Amino acid sequence: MQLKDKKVLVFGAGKSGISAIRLLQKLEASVILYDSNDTLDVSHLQDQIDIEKRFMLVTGELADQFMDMVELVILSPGIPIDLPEVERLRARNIPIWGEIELAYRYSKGRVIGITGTNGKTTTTSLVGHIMKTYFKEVYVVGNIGNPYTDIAFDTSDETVVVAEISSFQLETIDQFKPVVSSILNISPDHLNRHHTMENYIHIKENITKNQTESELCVLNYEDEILRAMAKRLKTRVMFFSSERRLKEGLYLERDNILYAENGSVQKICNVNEMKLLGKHNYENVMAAVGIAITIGVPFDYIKEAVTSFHAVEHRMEYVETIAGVTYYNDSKGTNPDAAIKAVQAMRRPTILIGGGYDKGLEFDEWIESFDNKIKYLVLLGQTSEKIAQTARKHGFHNIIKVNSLKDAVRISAEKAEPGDAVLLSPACASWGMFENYEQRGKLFKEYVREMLN
Ligand code: UMA
Repeated sequence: MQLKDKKVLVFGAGKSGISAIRLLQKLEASVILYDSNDTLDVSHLQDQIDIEKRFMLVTGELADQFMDMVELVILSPGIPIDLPEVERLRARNIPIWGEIELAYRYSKGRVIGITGTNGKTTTTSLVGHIMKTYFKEVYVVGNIGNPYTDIAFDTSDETVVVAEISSFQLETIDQFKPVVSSILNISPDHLNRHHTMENYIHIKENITKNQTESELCVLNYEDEILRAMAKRLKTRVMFFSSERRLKEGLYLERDNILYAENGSVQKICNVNEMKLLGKHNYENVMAAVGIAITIGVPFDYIKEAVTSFHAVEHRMEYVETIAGVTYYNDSKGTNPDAAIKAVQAMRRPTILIGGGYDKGLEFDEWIESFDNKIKYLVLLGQTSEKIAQTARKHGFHNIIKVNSLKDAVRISAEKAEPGDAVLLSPACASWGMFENYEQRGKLFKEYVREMLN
């Protein structure tokens, strides 16, 4: 579609909307930016886009007079597709694209699309890291926080785009076709937006909708939903498994990540050579390796990149080893489920720092997951007493309460012996003591690194 002089309504004035406008303005389209928030702060708009030329801003209600002018809608991911305004636009037969679709149509090169309920960001970052060791022009975009439209104009036939794609973004693709896609896993999430599990699965499957026999989708064999999905896909499938040997694809066997193809088996690496921890991360690595092999990255480059990759910040992130004690930052472990994954990932005796804001959650399952691995539980924040009581109820008594994160790091270092780990994985939100989990994680790393001096 030629967008020069077309009237395009960009719905949502967040990151995606602003980046979409920058691309649309390069294409010389006329833009109406619409945001339902009538108290939207527009003071920085002029620094980000050209508000003088072919531009109009509408906030609050979207009147019919604007809808009647529009020839294309670009929807931001946070806008539900069944919102009344969107329904009214659809009723006028106006094409509705997501920001991803817009970027895809005006990009060159090859695109890798990664989705799944958990692990998307880690896998996308790792794939980006592998690609950058081998290809010159690599961009990592999408739900990870860098809108795809931002770089669409910079791409060439040599470009490799690695895109993290959320279910929200998959609702509004049309021609988007990755050369390799991956669905890492599917478990209930965002059901308030997608209503039913069937619909959520269907939307995830959308990542393959334009793929054919010439493309490929990397799937988790241990996810029953995905195993069933594989049978109905039009594209080729590569599986990975953390539980069993596969005839073709990637699998984990005795701590080794192996790749089987046409009867021969290649060792990619031993998981102990990697800085990522936990079965869920080994699955992310296998998906990333499967993608890299398909794109044509040689094995040596893949091995080197996988073993040198550091976890995404605040998600089981390796910080330092000091006096034989390894420190990990899992500040993103803001609920018991996430914190259980972190405990399960630990392979050494561990001093665990937890506690924080009280979201009314229960901590029984978290304490039960300790499984003799946790030597001490160092607690801070509003939930300290509640967690301590739960721990005692389950027979865990090595509890130390502290008043600050700095004290938590100091006491953990005192208690830890060479060969131990110290893990910040609070099972609670950071609010009340910190601005957000990022600040909590950054301070943790700062306090750890102060001990290097
Ligand atoms: N708005 C309306 N009407 C509505 C809802 C929102 O006008 O009914 C407006 C808001 O007033 C606001 C704008 O829409 O001005 C926000 O748009 P947005 O929510 O789409 O946010 P963006 O800043 O564009 O960020 C989006 C993704 N956000 C969501 O999917 C909610 C970011 O993912 C993504 O990084 C970014 O695009 C770049 O591609 C965030 C996320 O939370 C990290 N994703 C979910 C997740 O990971 O679970 C899916």
